[in-house]
Amino acid sequence: MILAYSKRFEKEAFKEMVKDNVKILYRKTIEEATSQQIFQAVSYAVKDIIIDDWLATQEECRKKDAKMVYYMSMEFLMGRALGNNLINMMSYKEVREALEDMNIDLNVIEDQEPDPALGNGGLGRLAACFLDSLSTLNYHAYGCGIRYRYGMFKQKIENGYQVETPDEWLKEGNPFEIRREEYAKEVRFGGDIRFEKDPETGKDIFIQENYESVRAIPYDMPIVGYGNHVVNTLRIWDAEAITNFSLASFDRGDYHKAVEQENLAKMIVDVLYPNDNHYAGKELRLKQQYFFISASLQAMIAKYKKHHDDIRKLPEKVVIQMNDTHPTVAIPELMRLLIDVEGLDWDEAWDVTTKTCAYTNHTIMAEALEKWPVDLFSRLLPRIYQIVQEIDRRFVSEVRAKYPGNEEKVKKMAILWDSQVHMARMAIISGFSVNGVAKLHTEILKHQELKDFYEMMPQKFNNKTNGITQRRFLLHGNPLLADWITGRIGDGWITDLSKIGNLKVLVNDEQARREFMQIKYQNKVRLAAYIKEHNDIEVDSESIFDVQVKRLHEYKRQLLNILHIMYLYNQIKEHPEMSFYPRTFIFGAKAAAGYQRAKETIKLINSVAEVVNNDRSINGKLKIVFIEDYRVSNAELIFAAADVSEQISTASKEASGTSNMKFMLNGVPTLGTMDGANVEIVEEVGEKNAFIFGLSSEEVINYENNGGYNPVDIYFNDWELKRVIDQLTDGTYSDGDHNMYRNLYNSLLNTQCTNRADTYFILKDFRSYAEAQKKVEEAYRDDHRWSKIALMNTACSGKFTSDRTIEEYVEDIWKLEKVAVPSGQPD
Ligand code: B1N
Repeated sequence: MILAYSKRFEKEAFKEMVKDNVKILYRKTIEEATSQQIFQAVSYAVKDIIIDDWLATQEECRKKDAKMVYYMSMEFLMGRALGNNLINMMSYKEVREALEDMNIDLNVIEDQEPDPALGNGGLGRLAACFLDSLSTLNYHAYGCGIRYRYGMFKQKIENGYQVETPDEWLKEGNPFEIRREEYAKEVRFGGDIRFEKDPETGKDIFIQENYESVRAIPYDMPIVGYGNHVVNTLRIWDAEAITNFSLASFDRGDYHKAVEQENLAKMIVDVLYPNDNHYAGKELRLKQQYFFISASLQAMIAKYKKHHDDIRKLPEKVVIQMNDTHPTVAIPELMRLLIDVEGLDWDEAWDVTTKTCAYTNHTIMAEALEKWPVDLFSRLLPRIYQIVQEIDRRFVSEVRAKYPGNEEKVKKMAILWDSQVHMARMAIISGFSVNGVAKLHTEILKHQELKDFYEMMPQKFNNKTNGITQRRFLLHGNPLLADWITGRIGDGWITDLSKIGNLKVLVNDEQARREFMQIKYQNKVRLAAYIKEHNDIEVDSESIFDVQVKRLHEYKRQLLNILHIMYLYNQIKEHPEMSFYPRTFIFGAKAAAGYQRAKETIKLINSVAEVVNNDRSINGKLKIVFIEDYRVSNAELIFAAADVSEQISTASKEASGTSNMKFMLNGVPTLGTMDGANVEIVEEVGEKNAFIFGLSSEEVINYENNGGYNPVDIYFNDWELKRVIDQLTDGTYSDGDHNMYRNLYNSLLNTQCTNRADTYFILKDFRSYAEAQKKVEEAYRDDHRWSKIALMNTACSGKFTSDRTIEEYVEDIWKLEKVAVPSGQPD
């Protein structure tokens, strides 16, 4: 195959470039340079090649005047760029060889790059997968976000406890970004609003006074499409103080103000809030939201106006997708810019806004719903608040007209209610599309959480089942399997994952299955080495690798998993003769810093690990590994090496999940509840290739609507389970301390500590989970059967590519056209 980029990755020229960069940047020879310096030098060489395509893409898009999507997100969990860029430029192998010539190992160089972790979990990683797919599918797109100085914290485990340390990802400099000073924008906070009549037009003019302001400066990062020369932009905003005051003003007491502005700017982009599925209501968070939205929209309008003169036609060229409610202040901000700056009247501005903005809902967890106190919101964003009031006033009168006398409707639907600004309501009312992220989730939105809105505006609601990019999570993360698949069915799957279905014919081919499992084994050896290095634990690569990696949250039920392990351990101890297939339980999870129960669960996992891993009497049948600092880079190793994918959330709570898809792609069957996208995974792979257990979402919702259930009944009727739960407080896993896990114990049984005991139905689902785990073991013992299950999971994963998701967004919501970028760069 002739690689599209091979001409430009002429090996000798590339090597020269790397050597030159080392010299220019560090005054060193390649032999003297550190790995970090070589990483920088290689990255600059790669960026140099990307730049031409980046320019060409912008030029083509301008010529074609293609409609574009602005994907607005507080989070982009990008993961490392170097390897991914090389993969998408189809030059990974060439660069690896070029470096080998100089005695440099590309893996070591890749490991020098800090993970850009500007996101918490699934929501941020989804945004990153979407950008990869948008470029690969030839669409014109911008990702807009914040250049947090500190991303997701680094997790250390000390004495079994999580300890957070700052993520200084920018310390060594980010070779892939470009600072775009010339596109800086001013963003204003607070102050007072006064209005005057324009003497000419008679229109009201709104004037903001006594405000604080900061300068937003964009940094652009290239998003390289796979083999198509398309390079889109992730634009993340930094903040600086506006220092246009004269020196003399120090004397007039403005010094203080100057320092305040400096501090405000520093604070705004300082750190990513480390909350997943949780709203904390912090003023600084609202500042962050408005900061990047105002800057992005100002830039968007300026870009549009460069080549178009009628702002009323904006929706023909631009669509804004809001990644959850976090960026929904875009709605009143767009109204403000259109009315106050562009001079449209309300109806014109409303027409543009409602045709431009679309909203994705990612959760039904009540504690994640954004509701800003009106006093905070109006103080920080006085003009924006006026606009929200007007949107609300008009909407409420519509509701009253449609449902006369039904004030319940107003209570449930008004944006301003109970002295709070309900952001999701504003997004639904003002956008033209509302989508959930998996079929089940969208149905729950329509018929439960958002049913009043669905009833009033059904045409807005649609589903877009999430997806993941196979370029990172198979081609880069699992090179052995990627090569094997390409050898068997060609490389079409890289850009058209439905082709992976062609593997299905191999399910009855014994040789093929053996090779498939052999690759799995090699990946397990690779992960075992990582575990040895990082945890100093020896794990048996022949054991079942049973993996749960995701944020730590009660609804995701890591507690169910560890309680079941405690139960297995009791069984093995009690019946040493019992046949038991060796298992390695692997966890990876960060807990929000203030989330006590989540942190206690981490400690529990590590304490159980300590006891079990050091118990010689069980002959290594059980091992428990907690992988520190779970993040995109080690995730790639983990998915490739897993045998069992734990997707055990309380049904109805996990909107979609995306690690379930990454496991599936890598040939790992789901052990899970009928929740989120698990439902669709089972639909694709068939029930016999998955292990399903637990209450259905209807059952859960039913219990919830009727006051829950009583876990105490189960506790007293299942002595093995009772024993496990009692072990939380009898000192077994806490050196005799009876209170270390008291909170967890109480959360399961004590109604006084939570409004409902066992909110997440752990006791209720325990037996059914244990049964499913038995079936996993049974299936694993049968090589034949297991290899079919594993291969079928990869073969049936075609639906779960983010390429499919993006095509659906384009078709139903965004209406974009494809842009081709010529590959013929001048030599
Ligand atoms: O979004 C993912 C889904 O696959 C997951 O099921 C879902 O839990 C996740 C507030 C969130 N929903 N909500 C958040 C993140 C940060 C924050 O501050 C909420 N994350 C999800 C992708 O659709």
